[in-house]
Amino acid sequence: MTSTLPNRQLPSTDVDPFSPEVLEDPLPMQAALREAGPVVRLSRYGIYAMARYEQVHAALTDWQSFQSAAGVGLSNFRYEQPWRPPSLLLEADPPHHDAPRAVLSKILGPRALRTLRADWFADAEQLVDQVLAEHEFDAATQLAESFPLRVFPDAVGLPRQGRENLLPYGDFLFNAFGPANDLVERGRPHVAELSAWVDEQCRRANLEATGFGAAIWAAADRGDITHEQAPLVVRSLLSAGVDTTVHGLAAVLYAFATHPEQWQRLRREPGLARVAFDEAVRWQSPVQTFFRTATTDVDLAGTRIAEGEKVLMFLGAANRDPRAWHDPDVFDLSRDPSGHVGFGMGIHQCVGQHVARLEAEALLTALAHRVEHLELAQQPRRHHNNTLRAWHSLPLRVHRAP
Ligand code: OVM
Repeated sequence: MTSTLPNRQLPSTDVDPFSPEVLEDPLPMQAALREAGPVVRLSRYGIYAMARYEQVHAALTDWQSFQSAAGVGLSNFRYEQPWRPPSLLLEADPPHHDAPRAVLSKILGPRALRTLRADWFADAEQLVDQVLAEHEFDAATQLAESFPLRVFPDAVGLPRQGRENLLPYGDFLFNAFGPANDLVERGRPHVAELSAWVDEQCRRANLEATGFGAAIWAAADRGDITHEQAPLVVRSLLSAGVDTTVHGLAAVLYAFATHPEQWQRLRREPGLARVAFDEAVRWQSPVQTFFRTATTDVDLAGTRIAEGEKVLMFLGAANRDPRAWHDPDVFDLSRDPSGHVGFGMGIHQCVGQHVARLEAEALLTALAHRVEHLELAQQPRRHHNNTLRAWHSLPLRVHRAP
C-alpha cells in the first residue's frame, strides 16, 4: 500500500547522530526525533530514521520488509563493498541466516551455559575481592572490561596470545556501522592487523577442544552448517561478544553508582541481578542504533519508504519512549524491562543475551555480597563510538560490607 500524498509531511532534520556532541549526550537529540514524528528524514545522510518504540519494534520484527543483508550500518552493501565479508548472522536474511542462527542459539542457550555458571560466579568473586583491595578504582576497566575478558575468551576456547586485540577490533566494527567519520578513520590503520588476528583465531586448529568455538566446528561436522561457514560463525562470537558485554556491565555499574537506593534494594534482593541488568540495558542501551534496508516500498505510519532506502532505528530512543514506558528516564528495579529493544527484537535478537546476563548476574551478585555502598569518585568520561554508548572511565568509591 502506498499513501496518496507520500511524505508531504515527513519531518526532516540535518542533525548528525554520529557527531561528537550527540555521542557525548544523545538523549536531547533522541527526544527531539521522537517528538518530530514516527518517521523522520535525516537529510545529512539521505536516510529515514525512527526513534519511537512502536515503529522501531515494528521494523525490527518485519524482516521481510526491512532486510539485514544490505548491511545493518549506513553503508548499503548493494552498492558498496563491505570492509569485511558479511556476518552470516547479523548481515543475512532467511533462509541463509537460519542455520547459523540455530547453531549459535543452541551453543549459547541457557542449557549449555549451566556448565559455566559455577566457574563464572567463582571468577567474579575472585575479581571483585581483588578490586576491592582499594576503596577507589576505575570500574570501566577494572570490572566492566576485566570480567568479560577473563571469562568469555576462555569459554570460546581462544589462546591467551593476542586477546588484547578483541576490544579494539570490536570498537572498529561498531564504529564502522556509522558514517566514515573521524572515529572510523582513526581506526582504519589498524583494521588489517586486527582482522587478520581475528580471522586466524576462527580456524579450528586455534580453538581449544572444549568451548563455543569447537562446538561451532562440531556443528559443521554434523552438517548443521558447512565447514566454510564455521569460521565466520566463530567470528560473530569474537565480534559481538566482547565490547557489548563490557559496555553493558559498565552501564549497570554506572546505574547503581548513581542510584544508591536501587543498590540497597539489590543488596536485600540479589535475585534482582538479572532484572537490574536488563533495566540498565534499557536505560543506557549500550548498542544504540542499527540500520535496515527496505526490500519493497513500505508504508510506515503514513510515510512511504521506497525500496532500497536505509532506515536508522534508534534502539536507545525507543527504550526511553514515554509512549511505551512509564517514567522512561528512571532506572528502577521495580519495573519489568522485558520488551526493551536493547538486544534488538525479532529473528536477529541478540543470540548471546544469555551469556551477557550470566556475566552480569555473576558480577553483580559478587558485588552485592561485598559492597555496602558505591558512588562516583569523579565525573566518569564517555568513550565515543558510532554505535555503542560506552564509558572510557567510571571512577568509583566503595565501602565494603563488614
Ligand atoms: C557479527 C556481529 C558483529 C557485531 C554485532 C553483532 C550485535 C554481530 O559479526 O555477527 O550483533
